[in-house]
Amino acid sequence: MPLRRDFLRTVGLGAAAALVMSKTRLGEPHRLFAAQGAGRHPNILYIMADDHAAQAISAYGGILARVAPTPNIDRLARQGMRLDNCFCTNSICTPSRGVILTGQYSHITGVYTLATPLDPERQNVAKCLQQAGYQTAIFGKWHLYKDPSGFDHWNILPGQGVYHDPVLIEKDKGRQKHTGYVTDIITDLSLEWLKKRDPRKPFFLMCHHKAPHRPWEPVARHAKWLDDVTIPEPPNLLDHYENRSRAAANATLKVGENMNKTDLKTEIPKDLDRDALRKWAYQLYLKDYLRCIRAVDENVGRLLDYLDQAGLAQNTVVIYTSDQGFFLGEHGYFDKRFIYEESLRMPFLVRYPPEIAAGSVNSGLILNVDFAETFLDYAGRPAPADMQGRSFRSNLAGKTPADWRTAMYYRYWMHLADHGVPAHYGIRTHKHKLIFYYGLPLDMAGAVKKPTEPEWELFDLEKDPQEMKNVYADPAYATVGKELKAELRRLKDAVGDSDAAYPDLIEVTKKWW
Ligand SMILES: [Ca+2]
Repeated sequence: MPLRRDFLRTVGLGAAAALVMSKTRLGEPHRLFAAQGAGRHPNILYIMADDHAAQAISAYGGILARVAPTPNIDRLARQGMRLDNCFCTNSICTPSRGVILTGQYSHITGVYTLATPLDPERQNVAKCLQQAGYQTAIFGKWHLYKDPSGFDHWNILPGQGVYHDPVLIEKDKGRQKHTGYVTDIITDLSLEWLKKRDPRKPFFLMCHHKAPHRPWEPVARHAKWLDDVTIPEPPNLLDHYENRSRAAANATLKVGENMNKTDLKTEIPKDLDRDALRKWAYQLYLKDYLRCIRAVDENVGRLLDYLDQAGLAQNTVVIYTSDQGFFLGEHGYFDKRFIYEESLRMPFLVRYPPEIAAGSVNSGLILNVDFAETFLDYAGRPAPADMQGRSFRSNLAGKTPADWRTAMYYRYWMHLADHGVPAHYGIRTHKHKLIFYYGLPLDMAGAVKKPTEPEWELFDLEKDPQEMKNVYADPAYATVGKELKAELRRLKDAVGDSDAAYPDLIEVTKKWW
């Protein structure tokens, strides 16, 4: 009965919460927050999963909501806001984490690929929050290679980490093996730190789960859950990639075909045709993926319960998101990397009762490069001039600025690495998406040194939200295509992604634009 329990808990916050709400509306929240011992500015609890698609959060609806609801994550949507168009600027783990921490695009952070570290000397949002008087900590998946900087305390997984009995590396203490399931452990460490923190200072806590990253290993208590359920399939699970780029057809992130025994935890039958194999593997893949998420959801509930019990729910900005989106069988894919919708979209739910209306939804274009400046806005701290995003605190309060962006810039650099997705950049507006696959590895770490023929894709997102038909060559879209190209060039220049270091690419661009 999660709904009823949640309702009672909310009501149970009682008069104190109501008082804070009403005083906030009168415009004098800070004295009350100080009285709570939380300091002048709100705490920030940032919970981020790894590869958690919005399609697998029931607050977003969709075909999985009934079979695999996420009642605790949904509490944030019910008590706060759901962002429907929150996008990453480079859909791959390490680079997205670099963007989130620095408020800068990958070509500025230097974290282009899975193999490039974040320089600890660079500015980052945790350092800025320390200067603003916050106590800062990060637990769980880091994946930026060098030790974290800007955090008073940290305890992180080495690289990807493992699901069961993981080793973590603790600041000043080094590697220690923990017994149990990684999602529970990361939450335990977060809760321990919260309980021991200095209550006179605001906190910034990043709780970074490993789950539900491949190879999708659930905790024992959920191993049998969904066994007797048939997971609904997306309508384009059996996609044949007609009317699209060679990039879409040739990518090796196909459910079944491009999975292995570790992914599916069983031998892969050899007698199934393409479609039968995809349908068979989809069931196994989704069940383990959703089991991993069930443990994440439970642990989000533990953190929210603690905030309630400690009287911190009112003065804490709580965020749940993922480092990027993920394909759950759409186009027959798993994994990410593409600028396509399921991979581009980050789930983003946020609760902060004094400013964010319960049950609200925002469909503005909000990016991972905006997170750092938004945190600093809540902390009352100006953002460093070299951050490239924009605070969306007003958007969350229901007042989207009139000049908010209407288009976003995206770039994936790891040409043909791991899953055969060619390097590309592109633009997404509310109505369209234009993609340029430029076909060059550009000496990126991990990229395959094999050029591919450049190609374009253009999608009409209003008529074709599933991106099944490339209309780039359709004369009816000639004008739109031209306008999008101009805007793409403008955005690329505006963020300083010049390609000056890549003469081959400049030649390709001259020829293909
Ligand atoms: Ca990831």
